[in-house]
Amino acid sequence: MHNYQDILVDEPQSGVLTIRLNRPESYNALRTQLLKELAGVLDQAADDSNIKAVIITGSDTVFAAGADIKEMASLDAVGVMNDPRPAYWRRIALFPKPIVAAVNGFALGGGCELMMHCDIVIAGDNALFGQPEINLGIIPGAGGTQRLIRTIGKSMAMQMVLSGEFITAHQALSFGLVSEVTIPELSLQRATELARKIATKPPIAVRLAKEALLKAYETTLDSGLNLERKSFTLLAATQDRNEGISAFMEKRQPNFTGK
Ligand code: CO8
Repeated sequence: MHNYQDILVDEPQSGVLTIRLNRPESYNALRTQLLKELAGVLDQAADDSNIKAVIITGSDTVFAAGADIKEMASLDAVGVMNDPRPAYWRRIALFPKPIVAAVNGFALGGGCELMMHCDIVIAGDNALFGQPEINLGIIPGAGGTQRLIRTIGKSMAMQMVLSGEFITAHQALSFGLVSEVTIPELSLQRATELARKIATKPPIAVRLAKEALLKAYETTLDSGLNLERKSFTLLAATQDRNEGISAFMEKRQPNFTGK
């Protein structure tokens, strides 16, 4: 177990690594140190073949209230230009294995953006999502303007970013920002159940599926379909594809090895 200042990292269980944001005194505000630790843990998890999926969560009452405003206050334009945080965000965005988020309470600003870097989101019914940067004279800076509009559409994305108003977990569910809503006490349990299920699936297929799905955000239908076809073809060369099909025919559980 490593010692981190701003996050808690559980020992991996059943192929799943759970990362908890842990700055309760400032509503898990995402200061540079926290993002550095998160990006570092994800880099290690990417290289660890025993880790098949990751969970990111906060506490029962807050996921993350955004960038650390007190830290941001000291940055002038040159400081923002030399800010290491965009590179940490980039590493989080490029993490190739599935990330499931369990979100309770506030997911605001950078917290909402971190949630949108995750692949599946389970929200407690006390969750509140918002991009309130406009109230600080800024705009979302970790992909909020781009990922929000691609997920929930123009009108609601504009409403959230321009007015700074929050939306509830049930609204987020109806807009497709999250995939399920539970009572807060069960969001992590449900996220764990899903992550463990994904961890039993063939890892190369999981990785290529995530890559193909994310590609849909940023490419034409034709080149997305092309990537899907190439990945589909590549999977025909894997042992896990033969194992999956054999197991189906032989009416037994598959034993995937990641080869
Ligand atoms: N940063 C630093 N400290 C925070 C933050 C934050 N984002 N949010 C809350 N805190 C601190 C408060 O200062 C307070 O600490 P203290 O007691 O020492 O004063 C403590 O957490 C509790 O907060 P409140 O007393 O305000 O609690 P309330 O329950 O009254 O309100 C809210 C909770 C609604 C969450 C309120 O704290 C709030 O509005 N927070 C700010 C939300 C916000 O504006 N987030 C957006 C930040 S900007 C951003 O995320 C841009 C991302 C850009 C990334 C760019 C990368 C390069």
